Amino acid sequence: MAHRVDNEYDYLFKIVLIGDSGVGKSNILSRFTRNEFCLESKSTIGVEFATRTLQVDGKTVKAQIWDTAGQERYRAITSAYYRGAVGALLVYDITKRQTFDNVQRWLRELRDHADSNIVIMMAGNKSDLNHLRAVSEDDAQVLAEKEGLSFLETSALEALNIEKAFQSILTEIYHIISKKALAAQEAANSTALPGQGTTINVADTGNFNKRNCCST
Ligand SMILES: Nc1nc2c(ncn2[C@@H]2O[C@H](COP(=O)(O)OP(=O)(O)OP(=O)(O)O)[C@@H](O)[C@H]2O)c(=O)[nH]1
Ligand SMILES: [Mg+2]
Repeated sequence: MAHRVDNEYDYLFKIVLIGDSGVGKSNILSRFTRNEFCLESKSTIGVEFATRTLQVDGKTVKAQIWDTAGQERYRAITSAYYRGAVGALLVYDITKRQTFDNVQRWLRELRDHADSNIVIMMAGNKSDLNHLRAVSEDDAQVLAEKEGLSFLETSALEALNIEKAFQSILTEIYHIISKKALAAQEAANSTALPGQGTTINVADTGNFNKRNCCST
């Protein structure tokens, strides 16, 4: 196809970035959506978002990624930020222990404001600064297993594992959604009387998600 307009996608998934101030959320976002990195970026004020469309299991998925300030006083109203989010990237800085200790706090916030089925990936960012490391990969892995999160170390500076982190969240979301669609189809088939049934096509779930998985 010669032209592909921006709204041609099968699914739209809203993903939120969370974590303490300075861990690299905005640079992870700019690396993933524009392949840009800024060494002297300023703290985010309010909410920003950027999108990128990519292939997940043969489907065209538009990821709409929301970014806000880690600092309490700059943060936008939390419930609106989390509304409709189906995935979260919870970021800490491997050189700052406090940002890792605060992961529990962010998980609590997700539990309070986000959908209980939200897919969460924990990212230990700034892996390029290994000589300044204050959080071991093992400690992070233990926490991830305890909390049932996926985990990767990333570097927005070196573009390491950024792509993989988002691909992995989006794939997990897609698998959950397609399983649900299949279950709905099976339920409909088993309750429908012969000749009166409504067929729910898995392919239709693209529209379902365009309406329900994103608040904008
Ligand atoms: N060495 C290194 N520095 C990074 C990396 N990612 C971000 N930084 C730097 O860390 C600082 C903070 O990055 P931001 O992306 O602004 O952090 P943030 O989490 O968005 O911060 P808030 O908006 O205040 O919540 C900047 O100076 C970035 O250049 C990385 O992977 N490696
Ligand atoms: Mg920021």
